[in-house]
Amino acid sequence: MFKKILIANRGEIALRIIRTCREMNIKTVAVYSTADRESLHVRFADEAVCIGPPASSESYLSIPKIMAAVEITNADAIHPGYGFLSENADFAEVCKEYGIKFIGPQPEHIRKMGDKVTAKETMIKAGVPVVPGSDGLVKDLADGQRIASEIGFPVMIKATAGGGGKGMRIVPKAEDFEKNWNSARQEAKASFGNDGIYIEKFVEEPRHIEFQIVGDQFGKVVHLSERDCSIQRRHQKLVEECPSPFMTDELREKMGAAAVRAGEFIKYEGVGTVEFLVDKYRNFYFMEMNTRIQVEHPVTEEVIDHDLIKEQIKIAAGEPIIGGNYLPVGHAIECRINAEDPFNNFRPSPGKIKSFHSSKGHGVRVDTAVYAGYTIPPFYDSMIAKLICRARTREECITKMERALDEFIIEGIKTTVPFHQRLMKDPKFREGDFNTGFLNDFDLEDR
Ligand code: MV4
Repeated sequence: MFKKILIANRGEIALRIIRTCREMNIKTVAVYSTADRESLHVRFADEAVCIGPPASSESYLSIPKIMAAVEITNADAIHPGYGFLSENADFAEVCKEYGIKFIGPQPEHIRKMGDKVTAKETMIKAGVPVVPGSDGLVKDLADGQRIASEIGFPVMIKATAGGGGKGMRIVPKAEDFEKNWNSARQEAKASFGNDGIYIEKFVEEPRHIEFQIVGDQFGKVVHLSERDCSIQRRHQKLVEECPSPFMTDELREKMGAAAVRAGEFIKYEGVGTVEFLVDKYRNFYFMEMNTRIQVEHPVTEEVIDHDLIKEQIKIAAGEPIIGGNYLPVGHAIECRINAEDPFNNFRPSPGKIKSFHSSKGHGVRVDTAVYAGYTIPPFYDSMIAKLICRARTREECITKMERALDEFIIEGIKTTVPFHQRLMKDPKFREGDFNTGFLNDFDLEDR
């Protein structure tokens, strides 16, 4: 087992990883930028190293700075958390060269899944369903127009380097193709330095349902059930839950088997997420694979009663997986509390937190690194807390979430708490009748 883990991250996930390390009797090293001197991850780690100025590019994203911190503290492993360097194949490679264990998959897994066309081709070979579309990259405009007509409109133009909706366009009909082709390519070039494009049939009103998988170093892969992440705004998830209200035993069986096949085919090592689009007929299609621990992992932890960070560390240390797939017991929902003003287009609202009283009680979990008197710096993500509720049924879980939201006090900044309070009362949400388009026509003021 590792003796000392350096956490190449900040905020709630850094704290989350420190907690598990303490339970496993592993020493921890925090790294921090000058904007994060007062952060809890710095106080709770055994050691802390300042790695530079606030800009991520000169601190949390700087491979040389992180490797220097590893060297002076003698850490034997790095946990990258989510975001920052967590899906950087070059970083995983550098760790390998230094003989430091990167707690995550192999560099080739990250590289393969990071390129969407390669990921899709790999999934086809693994026998995982994908959205019908172009056979790999599209050569040029004429090729694209021909392929789109063959597939049939509406189609979706996607960037192979994409993710988070960048370089992605819906094309309703043939006459709209050229302008969308040009703007998607431009955006992809500007965002990723890669204008490789592929085309898919547009799946109408899809749900986003993802499967948590775990693979060990011996080729064994199991799934830990799904999370429904359909409640999103501009490709930012706001609420996640397990089970999905749309799930059936039969669909879980089929999607779970496909997710496991995906992992087995690439000999995936570590925790990962296979994302699917699911249409109203319950057809499902591979969308992307995330090769990191995700923000919403607590939803799964609550319904399967396992610590996923502990699983990550054990697998990285070479321990085998015991047992089979896990099915959810009860229901869990996570609301992301962001320092944003939901009444003002979710505009970021950094600043000093004057008072902070976190929700508590049976079945309530709050993952956060903020506290009363803390100043949220403007340089990073606006998520300041995750409120996770667990109960026996979805109905009880929503009711508990309403109670927990009502007792959450955060003063001094604007937060997304009022948004969640309104969502929990929404009849369509309560019925489980929603898809990824739900928030497009959701009005906060309308109640
Ligand atoms: C799609 C789609 C419909 N049809 N692909 C959005 C992010 C990117 N990873 C893939 N996305 C989508 N791909 C086809 N062929 C609809 C979306 C999509 C979406 C997917 C999941 C969650 C929220 C979404 C919001 C808008 C569009």
